[in-house]
Amino acid sequence: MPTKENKVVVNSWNEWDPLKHVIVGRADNCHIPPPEPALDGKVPEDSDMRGQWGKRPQETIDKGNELLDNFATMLEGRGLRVDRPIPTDFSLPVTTPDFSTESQFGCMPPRDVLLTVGSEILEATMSYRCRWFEYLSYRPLLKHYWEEDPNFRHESAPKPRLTDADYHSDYLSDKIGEQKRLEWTARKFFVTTEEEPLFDAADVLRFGKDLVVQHGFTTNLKGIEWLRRHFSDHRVHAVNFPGDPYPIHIDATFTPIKPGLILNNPKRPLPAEQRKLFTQNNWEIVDAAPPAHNSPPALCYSSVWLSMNVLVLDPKTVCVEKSEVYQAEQLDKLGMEVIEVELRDAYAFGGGLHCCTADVYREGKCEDYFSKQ
Ligand code: DAV
Repeated sequence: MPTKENKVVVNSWNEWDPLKHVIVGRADNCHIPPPEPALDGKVPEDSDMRGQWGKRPQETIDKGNELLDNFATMLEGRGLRVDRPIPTDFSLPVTTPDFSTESQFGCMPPRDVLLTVGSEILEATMSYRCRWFEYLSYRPLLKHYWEEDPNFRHESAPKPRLTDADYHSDYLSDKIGEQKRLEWTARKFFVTTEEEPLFDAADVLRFGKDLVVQHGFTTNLKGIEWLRRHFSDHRVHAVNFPGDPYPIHIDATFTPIKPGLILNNPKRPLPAEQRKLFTQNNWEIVDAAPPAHNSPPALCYSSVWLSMNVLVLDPKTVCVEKSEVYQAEQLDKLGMEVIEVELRDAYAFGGGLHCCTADVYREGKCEDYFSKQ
């Protein structure tokens, strides 16, 4: 019997071991934030969100919450412990000595903010001003884990200044065009500069001893170096995906399913040099199936590739969004049991099934999957 002294609440080393305890986000009071440099760099040039900000329509919030609640109930029905964030007031401005922005965002995607590595949960620096205080919605949960689990390490990365020096002004235009964006991202010229360490937790994939981190709009090289120094028992690898004109977060681009198998977005292939780590250790990188939709839902930041944003429950079981029939079919053929989860009407609040969750406990230990480096 676990006693208070030895109770383990927080433990998760990878993206696929059996999931037992998870945080599922909420759509409450979600806002479209006002323009700011990093956000302007990311909102697609043809997006319906350009030029508008403020609280999202309540009926869309209610619908999003209904789907998130159903997802949480389904997971509980499978025996998982599910916790939910406590939303703060996202209509409030974020003001620091260095910057001010008139509203915040929300707490639907805990994956962006919280990085669980073993017995640690690390709050990311974040790179948008509107997301500077987002960790507060998770603090009541983390406080509770800290009291329950004597080995839980609650960490917070240095809060960034987020002055204008953090952003390349070239990205401020909404008329850059896809061609130029692709040229820029191919030569790793992203919206964020190297002024100070920046990372979002959703740029990190956990493979036991190895952490794979996307260098892009939301994570810079100093952010990756900070992670390397912080997780000194791990090997930290920087990757980038030149086919993505808006590279934020790795989880609609590169999706590990189980040991030895990764889906890669065919429009954003991992460069040959960076594939070696995986292929020389006998991991297969498979092109993901195409998305079922031609465009994202209304007022959504993310691309149609949220089709790949799946949540693995264990190495044989995966949650896939209900309308993503091609992705479901592919995973079924790859031998996975597929659980359909309706979530598309919640995408606009911050992403798909992987985004809207954060691991607290998966069974298993830290293993070395890439002994040949
Ligand atoms: O393809 O728009 C979305 C990632 C959300 N966490 C994309 C990336």
